[in-house]
Amino acid sequence: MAKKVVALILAGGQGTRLGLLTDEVAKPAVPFGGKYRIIDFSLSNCVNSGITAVGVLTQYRPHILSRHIGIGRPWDLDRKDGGVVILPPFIAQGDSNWYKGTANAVFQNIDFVDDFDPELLVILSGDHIYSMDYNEMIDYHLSKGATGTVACMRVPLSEAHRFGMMITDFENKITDFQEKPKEPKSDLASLGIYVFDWKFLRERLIQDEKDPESDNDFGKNILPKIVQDNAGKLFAFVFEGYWRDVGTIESLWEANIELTRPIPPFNLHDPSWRFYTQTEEYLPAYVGTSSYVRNSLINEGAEIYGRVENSVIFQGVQIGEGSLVKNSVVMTNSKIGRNVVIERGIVGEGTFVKDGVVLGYGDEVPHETQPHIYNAGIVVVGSDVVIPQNTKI
Ligand code: ADQ
Ligand code: ADP
Repeated sequence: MAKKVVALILAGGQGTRLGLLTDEVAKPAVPFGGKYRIIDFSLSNCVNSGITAVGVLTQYRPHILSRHIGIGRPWDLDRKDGGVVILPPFIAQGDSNWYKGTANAVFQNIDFVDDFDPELLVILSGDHIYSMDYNEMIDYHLSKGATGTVACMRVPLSEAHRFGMMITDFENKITDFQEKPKEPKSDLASLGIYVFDWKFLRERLIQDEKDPESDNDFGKNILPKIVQDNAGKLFAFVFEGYWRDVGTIESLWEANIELTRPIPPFNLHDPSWRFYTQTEEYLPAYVGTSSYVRNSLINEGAEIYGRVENSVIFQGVQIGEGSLVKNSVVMTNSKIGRNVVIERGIVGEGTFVKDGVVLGYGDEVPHETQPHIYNAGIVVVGSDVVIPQNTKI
């Protein structure tokens, strides 16, 4: 990669659709895959792609995220020249210290990017699970003589309302971009991964801030406006690999459970493309006498005395005798008592599910007396809570 590149990871969304799991943490800090947090994937992709100047734009509940990233050592980003820098919203910004849309978040950090004087800016989202060599996208961007490139993939039309949808011409130039259209005109969805010529984008961001009508958002404003104004050349880069937005309970659950297949669609084991995380030291995992474990990820420090099937068991999780955990995700340091049944569930970090509890049956409503428990087809129990003995949901 000959060009000078800086990456910004947007990590400020609240992730309201993850409900209880983002009560305490920003979506990019939600645990994933037995030992990671969601943002590990974008961070690792940056490092593996040779991008070593990375800004992480935070906003909502950044504490755990900041602590997790620290000075960036696990990702080899603890360096003086670049490295990873956490960028909170500026407090001195008029009447609000919050970023507005994603474009405003980048606008507020123009100085940070300028300091590196890069030719290209790569903009990423902190809540996607995927592996991508950004060099392929950058090479494509350069070969097309583009001023901006948007990674995309084809999705079922029924999913189009969740994405920015685009139309392209014969050479993949974007001729139409609509954010989350109710009536999609194409099946080509933006992955929210952008490469821009920095000078070009810088101008567009400044212009956008002058427009009082604008939400200052990439999907809603910046991209459609570039196409409308016929300004610069915006190209679509079709990504063929595994990519998941894990912004909903269902997608988060599914992406975790997919990892338990004998041949998972997403490969955590590629030695040439490793994912790094910040983690504590745990003892070796222990599987007891009458336990039974099938098709599951069991991590360090776990103690299994019951049965575990098709599940992702994070570090330091205990599962008591006579319990069954099936098609479920149990996050770091949670303790499952004896004779518990958990089916199609997600249990947050540091939670104590007491003896005889049954999770995985019931209606899609918050629990009457315990609103920290919610059943939406998939039962979700938040972090650091205690589920009393024999509760049935
Ligand atoms: P969404 O993911 O719905 O769609 P948005 O809520 O703007 O868009 O979030 C994008 C990313 O930015 C997320 O990682 C979020 O956490 C973060 N974020 C949001 N606001 C932020 C702020 N003010 N400061 C810092 N970070 C912020 C986007 C695109 C669509 C595309 C999908 C793909 O708008 O066009 O299809 O991503 O998932
Ligand atoms: P979801 O789509 O699941 O609700 P997002 O991550 O997309 O979650 O975040 C929704 C929007 O809400 C984002 O644009 C984000 O910037 C904004 N937001 C999140 N938390 C806050 C907050 N505490 N104050 C103001 N805006 C917020």
